[in-house]
Amino acid sequence: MALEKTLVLLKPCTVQRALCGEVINRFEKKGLRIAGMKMMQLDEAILREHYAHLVDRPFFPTLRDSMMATPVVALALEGVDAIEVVRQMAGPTNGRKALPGTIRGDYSVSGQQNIVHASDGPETAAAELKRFFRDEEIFEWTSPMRVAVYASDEC
Ligand code: IDP
Ligand code: MG
Repeated sequence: MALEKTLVLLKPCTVQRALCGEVINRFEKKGLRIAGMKMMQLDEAILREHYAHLVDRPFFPTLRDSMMATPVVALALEGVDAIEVVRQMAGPTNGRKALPGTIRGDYSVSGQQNIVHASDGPETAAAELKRFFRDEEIFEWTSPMRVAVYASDEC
């Protein structure tokens, strides 16, 4: 158990479908703290870095273009084991395979237009938070809900 921060991007498909509020609401309702949030237009350079593991795949140009179609909303979310919690909430990559109850399962029928990006581990979370947020854009405010969200020995 560790208090972690993780990066979420609400992808252009989510902005275009006016689902940002609904998806952010799920994270808030879960009990995650919003430590950072902003809208930003991504470019080729940041996407080649962010999706470095995919640049040689045939679908990369389509993925890149879809991620530049509109601004994205970047979120830094904090909670106990937040990286895994958020990945579980997102569900598997392909929206057609993701179970109902997950974000992708509820809002996506696509392998690419799958609503959110979520960091997949501690190292990627740290690198991705640095990629999308300056230090001063991450806020350490204290949530008064913390005493109700967690047991005293959890957080
Ligand atoms: P993840 O988003 O679940 O971590 P990754 O494998 O890291 O999945 O892929 C990053 C993004 O690339 C996916 O969210 C999806 O938008 C896109 N993507 C992954 N695999 C495919 C594919 O086979 N076809 C089209 N797009 C894909
Ligand atoms: Mg990934």
